[in-house]
Amino acid sequence: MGKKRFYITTPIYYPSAKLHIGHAYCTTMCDIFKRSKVERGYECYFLTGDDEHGLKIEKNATAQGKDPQQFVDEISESFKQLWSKLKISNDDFIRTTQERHVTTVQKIFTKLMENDDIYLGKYKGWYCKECEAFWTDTQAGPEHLCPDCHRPVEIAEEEAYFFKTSKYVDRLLKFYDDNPKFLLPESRKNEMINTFIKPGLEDLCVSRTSFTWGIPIRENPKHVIYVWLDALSNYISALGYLSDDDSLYKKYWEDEDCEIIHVLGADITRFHAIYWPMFLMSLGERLPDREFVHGLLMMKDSKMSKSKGNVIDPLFLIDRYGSDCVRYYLAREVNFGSDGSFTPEQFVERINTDLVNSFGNLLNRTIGMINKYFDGVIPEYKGSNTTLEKEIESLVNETIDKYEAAMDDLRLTEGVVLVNELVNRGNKYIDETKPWEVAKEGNIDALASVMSHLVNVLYTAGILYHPVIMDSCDSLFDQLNIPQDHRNYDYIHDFGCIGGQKVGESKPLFPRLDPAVEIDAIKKANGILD
Ligand code: ME8
Repeated sequence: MGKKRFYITTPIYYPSAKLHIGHAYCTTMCDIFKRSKVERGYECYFLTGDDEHGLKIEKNATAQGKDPQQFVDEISESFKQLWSKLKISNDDFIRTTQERHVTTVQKIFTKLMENDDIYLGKYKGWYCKECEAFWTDTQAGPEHLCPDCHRPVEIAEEEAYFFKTSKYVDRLLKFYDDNPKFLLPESRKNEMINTFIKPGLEDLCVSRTSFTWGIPIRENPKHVIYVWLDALSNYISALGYLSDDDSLYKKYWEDEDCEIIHVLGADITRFHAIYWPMFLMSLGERLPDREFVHGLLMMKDSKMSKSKGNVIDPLFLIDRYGSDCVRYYLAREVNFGSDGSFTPEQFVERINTDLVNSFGNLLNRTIGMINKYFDGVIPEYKGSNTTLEKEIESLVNETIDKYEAAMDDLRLTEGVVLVNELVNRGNKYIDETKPWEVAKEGNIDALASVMSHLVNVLYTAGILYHPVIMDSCDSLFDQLNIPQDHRNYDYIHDFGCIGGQKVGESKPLFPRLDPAVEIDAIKKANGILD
C-alpha cells in the first residue's frame, strides 16, 4: 500500500524572460500527476513558483531600466497567467522575494552555520569586472573569456562562505544505495557519481559579495546567499519551515506518510541530487522520496533556450488549440524521462491521430449508434458473454491496474499510451462487431451489449484521461450523461456500471486540424524557418 499523501514540485523558473514550451512541459507533467492522485483520493499539495534573485535578473532589470523588484513582479504575473491558461492546479506559487521565503532562508543559513557546516573562507575564480561575476575554469574556457559579455576575465579572490560538502559525500552515496528509486531515471545517478562526485567535490561557495540582489546573511549582511541555496529552499519555505505556522511542513514534509517528489529538467540535476540532499542532511530534515529528471525539449536539433530565442510560445498554442491539446501533446509525444523535440508537424499529427480520429471518433460513433438504434438510451450492461466482450472487459480492468501502477511509478507517457490503446481497441471492436450488420439482422440484444461495452470503454478512458485533458473528458461525461457521482474513481473497477440513461447532445470533442494550414500558422507565429 503506497502513501496516501503526495507533495509534488516543479523547479522555480527564472523570471528572466517569458516561459517557453519546455517550462510548460515540466509544469504540465506535475499537474497531471497531482490531478491523477487527487482523483484517486490522495491528499495532495502541488508547488510551483519563481526564482527571482541573482546577478542575471539584476542585470536584465537594469538593461530595461527597471528596478529588479518591478521587473520580477511583471514577469511573475505572466507566469501565473500562463499557468492559469494551461489549467495548472498548483496549490501555491512561491516567489523567492517574498518575506516568508527570505526569512526562512536566513534561518536555514544560520542553522547550517550553527551545525558547523558553513565556514568563512576565500573564493578564488575567474572574475569578470564588467559583469561583476565569478566564473569557473570550464565557464571561462581556454581563452578565459566571460561567458556572458565575452570580455577577458582575470583570477580574483573574495571573502565568501563555504558549505562543507566533503562531510556529506559518504552519506549521500549511502543514501543513493539505500534508496535506488531516489533519482530517476537511473542513468542520472551514475552521471552524478561519475561526473561530479568521484572526481572530488569541492566545498560549495554559498555566498556572494559582488552583487546585492539576493538574500542578505543576517550575521554578515554584506554577503548575499548563493542563489541555489536560496532557490532550493523554496521546497520547504513554502510549507512554512522554521516559521510560526509550520502545519503544512508537518503534513507534507515531516510526515513519512507523505510521498515527496521533485520534478526537474536534466540541466539542474546536480543541484537537486547532490547539494539539496546535503543541505537537508545538515538541517537534520527528511529527504525527498524521489527526484524525477525529465528530458529537455529541442527544436529539431538544437536545444530550446530563452537566450537563443528559438522557443515555442505555449500561449500561442493554447489560444489556438485549447489547453487540452497542448497538455495532451506534451504528455504523449515525449517519453517522460527522455529528451524530445517539438515540431509543428508532429503536433498536428498527434492531435489528429489520437484525439480527433481515435478518441473523439469513438465517442461520436458510439453516440450516433445509440441514437440511431436505441433512441438515445444507453443499453444496460448484461454481462460479458462473447469472447470479444470478455476480451474488452478484461482489457478495461487490466488497463486501469497498469495505468495506476505506471502513474505511481512516474511512467507518465506509458500511462497515457495505455489509454490510447484502450480507445484504439474500442474503435477496432466496432469494426469487428459491425453493429450496422447486427442491426440489419435484428439481433437487438447483441447490439445492445456491443453498445454497453463501448460506453463502458469510453467511461474508463474518460476517467483515466481526465488528469490530462479535463475539459474534453468533462464534455464526454456530459455527452454520455454520466451521473455526477460516477465522474470519479469510486466506480471505475465496476465494469458495466454505466447504462440506462439517455445520452446528451453530441458534439465533436476536437475539431480536425488541417495540417497545411496549422503547420504554417505555428511556424509563422514562432518564427520557425524551414
Ligand atoms: O534552472 N525542455 O530555472 P529555469 C524541457 N531557477 N524543459 C525545460 C527546457 C526545455 N528546453 N528548458 C527549461 C532554473 N526547462 C532555476 C531552478 S529550482 C530550485 C531552481 C524546464 O527557468 C526544466 O524543468 O532555467 C528545467 O529544469 C527548468 O525549466 C529550468 O528553468
